[in-house]
Amino acid sequence: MSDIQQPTIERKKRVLSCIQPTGVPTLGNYFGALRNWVKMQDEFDCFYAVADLHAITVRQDPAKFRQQIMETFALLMAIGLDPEKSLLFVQSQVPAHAQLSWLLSCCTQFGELSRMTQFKDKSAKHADNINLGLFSYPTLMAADILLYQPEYVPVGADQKQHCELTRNIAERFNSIYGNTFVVPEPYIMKTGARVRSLQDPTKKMSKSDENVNAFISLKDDKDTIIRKFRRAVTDSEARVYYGEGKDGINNLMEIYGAIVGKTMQEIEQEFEGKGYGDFKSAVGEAVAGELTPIQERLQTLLGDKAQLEQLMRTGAEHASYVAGRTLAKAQKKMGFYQFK
Ligand code: ATP
Ligand code: LTN
Repeated sequence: MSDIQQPTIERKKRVLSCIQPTGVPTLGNYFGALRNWVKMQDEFDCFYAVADLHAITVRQDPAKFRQQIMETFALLMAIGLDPEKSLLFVQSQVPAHAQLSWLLSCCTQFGELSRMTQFKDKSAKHADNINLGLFSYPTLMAADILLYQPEYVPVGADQKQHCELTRNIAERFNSIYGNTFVVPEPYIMKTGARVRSLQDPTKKMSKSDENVNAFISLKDDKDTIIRKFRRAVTDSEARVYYGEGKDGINNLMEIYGAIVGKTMQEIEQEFEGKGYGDFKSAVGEAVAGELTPIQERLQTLLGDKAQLEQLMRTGAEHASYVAGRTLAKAQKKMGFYQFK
């Protein structure tokens, strides 16, 4: 061994996040999660997945579902993720997720899962199919995360509770079986953390809303975007300012600010003396300007299925290697018999 001091190479901090292929992602998914994933890809060691196993907690049409998995995977690249920099994969193609989920479900309490607001919301919405997977969804999400030992999980504000539960599960496992998992933190950006429905600004914008005017899908064309913003629910005051009781306008101002990079105050100045009509058109134009290049890239990517499949395969292989090591470590700590 030479006694020359080696430079310390700092390991990049790791990040993991997922999106469900339950439909075309919305502007909420984009500002709350996807756009931040792109911003993080140079500074962090990033793992991003299409969470198809999560999507079947709500009934999916098999043919449409298969298409949506491919489209969501392509969309990750269309928004600017580079498979050379970030590891992109499909959850069900890495069997360790389902395997670790079982181990973790035996470290999760019934009471903890019963308190999850997403479970309560989704079971009210799908009262005819309150299945076991919908209930245990957070243990699968904990497995998705813990398998990759990330420090951060970039998500929208609605996922904070699930991330807290993941931390509790990891800490519990570590204290019972010895240090195994990195305890991750949610990474919630201020801008765009909770984009609201255009039709009911007290609710979050959701891709599964039955009213298509409530959300902007990343595939909406310019005319549709302009029309949906024109119809957005606001108030009767007709003066653009950020304030209490102005949920609709606040939401539009936040969306606009997230694109043009202006503060709420700067937006108020820009639209001083102008009405809601002008403001809504400006928001629509800005959003269309942001989405058009993404849509063009998506079309190009979807034109080469063989290449997409190849990228999916490579992503699954790399992710399986990393996940497999963590799974084996957890199994060993729990006392499962392993061959030498
Ligand atoms: P669904 O409507 O099918 O329940 P979803 O629209 O909530 O789905 P997911 O695939 O579950 O979307 O979420 C992907 C990411 O987008 C998550 O990090 C989530 O926090 C974020 N997200 C979803 N909706 C919003 C929103 N309205 N504002 C900000 N972030 C959001
Ligand atoms: N539960 C998330 C999607 C999701 C996820 C994850 C997010 C599944 N697994 C792991 C971050 C990390 C949702 O409903 N938005």
